[in-house]
Amino acid sequence: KDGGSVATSNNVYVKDKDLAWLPARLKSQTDKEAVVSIPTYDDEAAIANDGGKNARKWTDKVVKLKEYEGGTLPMANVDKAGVLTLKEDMVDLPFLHEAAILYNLKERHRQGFPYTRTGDIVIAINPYQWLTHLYTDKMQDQYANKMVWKAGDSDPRKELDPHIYETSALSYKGLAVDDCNQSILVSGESGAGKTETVKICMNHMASVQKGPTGQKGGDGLNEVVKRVVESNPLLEAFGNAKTRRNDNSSRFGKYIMLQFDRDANVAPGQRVPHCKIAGSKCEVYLLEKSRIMTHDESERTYHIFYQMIAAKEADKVKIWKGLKGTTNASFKVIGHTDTTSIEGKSDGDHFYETVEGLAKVGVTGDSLMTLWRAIACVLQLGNITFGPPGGDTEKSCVTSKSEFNSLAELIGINPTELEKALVERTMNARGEVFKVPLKPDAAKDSCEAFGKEIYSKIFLWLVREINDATMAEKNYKGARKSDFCTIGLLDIFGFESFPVNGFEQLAINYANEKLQQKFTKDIFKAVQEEYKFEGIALDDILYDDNSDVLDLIEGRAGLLAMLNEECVRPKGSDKEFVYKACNTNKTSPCLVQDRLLGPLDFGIHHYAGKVVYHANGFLQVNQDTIAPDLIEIAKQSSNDIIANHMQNDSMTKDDGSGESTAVRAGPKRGKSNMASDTLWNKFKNQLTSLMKQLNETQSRYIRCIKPNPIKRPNIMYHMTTVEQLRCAGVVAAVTISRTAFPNRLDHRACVERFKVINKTKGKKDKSKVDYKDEVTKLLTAALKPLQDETGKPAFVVGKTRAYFKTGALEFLEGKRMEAWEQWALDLQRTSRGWL
Ligand code: AOV
Ligand code: MG
Repeated sequence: KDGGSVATSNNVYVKDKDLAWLPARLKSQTDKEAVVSIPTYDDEAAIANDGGKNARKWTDKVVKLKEYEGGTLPMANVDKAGVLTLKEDMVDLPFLHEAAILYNLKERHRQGFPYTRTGDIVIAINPYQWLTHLYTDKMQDQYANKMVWKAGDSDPRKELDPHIYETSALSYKGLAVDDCNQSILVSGESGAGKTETVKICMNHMASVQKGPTGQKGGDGLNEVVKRVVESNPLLEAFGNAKTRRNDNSSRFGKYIMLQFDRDANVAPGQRVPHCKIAGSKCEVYLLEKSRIMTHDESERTYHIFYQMIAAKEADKVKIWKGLKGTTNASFKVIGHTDTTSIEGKSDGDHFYETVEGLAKVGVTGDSLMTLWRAIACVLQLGNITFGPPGGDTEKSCVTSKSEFNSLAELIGINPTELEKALVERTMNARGEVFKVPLKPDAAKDSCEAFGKEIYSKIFLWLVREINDATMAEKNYKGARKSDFCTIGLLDIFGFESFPVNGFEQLAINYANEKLQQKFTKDIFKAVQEEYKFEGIALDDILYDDNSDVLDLIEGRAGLLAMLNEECVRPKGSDKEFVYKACNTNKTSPCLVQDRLLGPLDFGIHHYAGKVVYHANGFLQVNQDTIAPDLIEIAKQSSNDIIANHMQNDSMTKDDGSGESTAVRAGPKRGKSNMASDTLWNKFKNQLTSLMKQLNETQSRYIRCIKPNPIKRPNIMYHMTTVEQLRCAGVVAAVTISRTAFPNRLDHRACVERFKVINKTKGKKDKSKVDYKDEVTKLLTAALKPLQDETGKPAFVVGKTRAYFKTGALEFLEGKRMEAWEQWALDLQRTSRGWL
């Protein structure tokens, strides 16, 4: 109408190649381009939507509108003075898009609020400093008490700042009041704070052991609850390590199910439920094996190795059967390290805490010594060297005799037999059994593989011990698993994409695709429910579904199937696997088609981005097996863990109830089903079982974000944060909820904001205003120009909110600005007249 120029509020965001989004002021705009003024800041850390206060200068810039979805610049949520309006729940942001999310999170983070909501999802920005006031007993109680409300009460979230206690409290409520099993799914990249978040939630739920009057029960935390809480640091000692990205990085995934007892005397829906922690059960996924024997210079292997070496000499001598003076440098797998403390506590102090933690789950005395010696064997295995006997390079023998003798002594196996098992392979061909010697390099490899296998089985052994001590059905005589209701906490590796990606990344990203699929479904369901509540009819919503990617990975002729097949083929190779996998799936839209990829490379378009995998070693890792010679020799060990638990993949001590969902020891390798217990199959089965369990619960989501890679408080890097928001599906979640109506405002806010453009305004008694009615009148008049051909309005008014079609809210903002300008002009005129 007016030649393409659109009137609009002038606070917008423009894309920036270094800073993702920059706040800008719109000066003029046509169909094709816009002129904006952008601030220049001194450093990245200073960038905030401060209206340009800290900017050095403002410069004009022309931006092409075709680069923007919908051809308009995303608008900033600012007040009259141009100051950012922050929202605790991002759903309440009138303009909701990536830039608005980024700046809302950033400003809250800077002001000391690490937690923000997007509907039911809690976004947790790692504060990298302990904000102790957020985790006091009082805070715990506040969330626990308020979140238990009855149908008809108003949503208490309106009165409380977003917090992960809200998630734990709501889960508890869902369990205790609504009688529905719960799960909390925590995700985020390495160092984002998943593990800490899970611990904070768990401690919160452990604190909800209250009497009817709302006071803490006199009994305090009982023994079982203490064990449950203590199991975290224990698992961390054995499964966490220092990496470049996180000093206390979990190198395994875990799902902890907290078990609660139901109190038969309390009617469902009663306000104060008697639902107490009765135990817990954990399952672990994919402990990183490669780290056991080698690690990068700036990283470390598992904490427990350092802890053991940092123990008092008298304790160490007992473990090493009299061997004195062991230090980090004595063991190749440890080597030199600059780090001797984690999270401000020395390895030595950690050791004695681990001992205490082990005692709580019943690992003491002989059992404890067996555990330490098994770990010492792993260290010792890393020290064994091999050479060619008498110059015969086709064969090998141990060349580190004294190290080897210590090993034989520790592991309790006849040295001659042990050496044979390490330097020879038993082969079976055409019914004939014979021995083949290994070259020194191969012998060294087999020795390391033996060490890795022992350590990963020690880890599973520990998980079984912990479960045996914490599982409710073990602690309550005659009880069965089904007598308890559960809240599951998932702390699993986030999406990974490195310069070089291997088998582990593929497995991790596969798990993330599975979880993403569930996340999208859940969000979609929530949107449908919201619209239903508001009484708004909803047209079909289109959303990105990732079943194509899952098909490519786990489908019948997918990558996994191909890999398993290649593992059974007598002359199978990594290269052949890549060729076949890509060829069979060449029509998949998710397979990266790039001629520049090498013969060992293949790429997948994941929901979170493209990842290229390098398949070198895939077959071997997938087979996940050590030579039968080593399995046999292990049985001769005097160490119980090594002799009796090397083929036990179970997560619970078998109680014969058949209730365990854990993967049991694989079937014995027959000729025909060799691929049945590949690492892929084990992982896939675990994942399938996990998803099944999760689908039987009501799930809540916490998305952890790492604000900067330098682990410092108060700083948020834009690019990496935006990247994570995308990977976590936060932006996608928003998109789903906004496809039909991208913007929304609650009735009252809408009336207050736009009454200035409604000329017929009169003074009204605020307490009597029917805001729904007001809003309907106001919008019907103001948005008339935006009706479509059929006369359908560009908004709908729901029970509590008004929903706007694309462009409608922007249009209103423009009108509002015009009205203000007019008002200012009028004011000028009248004041001039008055003068
Ligand atoms: P992650 O579990 O997500 O990484 P962590 O939970 O280990 O990350 O957190 C990494 C570090 O961030 C912790 O060691 C703390 O120093 C700090 N941190 C996390 N959450 C908080 C918090 N709420 N308050 C203060 N500091 C915190 V990995 O396991 O690497 O993916 O594999
Ligand atoms: Mg972790």
